[in-house]
Amino acid sequence: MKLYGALLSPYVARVLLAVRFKGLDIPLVPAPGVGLKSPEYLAINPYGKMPALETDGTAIIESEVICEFLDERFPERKILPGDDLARARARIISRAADLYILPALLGLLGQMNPVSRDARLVAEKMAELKRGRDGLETFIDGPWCMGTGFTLADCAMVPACFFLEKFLPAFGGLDVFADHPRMGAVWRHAQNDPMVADLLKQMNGALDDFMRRRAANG
Ligand SMILES: N[C@@H](CCC(=O)N[C@@H](CS)C(=O)NCC(=O)O)C(=O)O
Repeated sequence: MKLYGALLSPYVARVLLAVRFKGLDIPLVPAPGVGLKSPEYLAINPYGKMPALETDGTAIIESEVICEFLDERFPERKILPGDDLARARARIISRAADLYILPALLGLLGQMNPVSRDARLVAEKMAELKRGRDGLETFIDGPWCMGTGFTLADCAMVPACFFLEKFLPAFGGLDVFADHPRMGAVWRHAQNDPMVADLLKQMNGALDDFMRRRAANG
């Protein structure tokens, strides 16, 4: 098995958390070819997005599908709870992050430069993000998203919180979690977990490198 992608993607980081929680040894490798839309990579993922998991001569795409596949293939340490209602709630949190948090957040990343910023677009994305976070707040129940155990919901939430904390201050939100204390509490709890902390350290390193390269290239 190998996982195509790069650390600085919330979708890739989600799968990496599942991989690490399960104690699996699945290498993270860059997409083949030049860029995600190269013919080589499009043959693996026709949508040209990361991540993709290569296994058994086939490719599995979509981060949540990959996480669920790994949970079925390696059931020893589950990331989906045993109870059907709890499983539904874990999936709601993961899906809400996909539908109502990450698209707005990624939209804001294109507006980092205050000089060229489109104020109307930023206001729209911030409102979208607030709705997404307000909704998620009602499904979260600490210390992890679903209580005492690490689940699929945390795989989605940890990378989302990482990027929220890194990038929202640029748009004027000083205390990023002030209006969303449950999400903030999960984020604090997660950062104290050794497995999560180790991945976050690598993501921080990758982000520093990215910022340095960006500054060097003007
Ligand atoms: N729904 C997909 C989203 C994956 C995604 O959008 N990945 C981004 C990286 S953060 C990407 O590959 N973007 C490249 C592109 O859209 O061209 C998943 O959950 O895997």
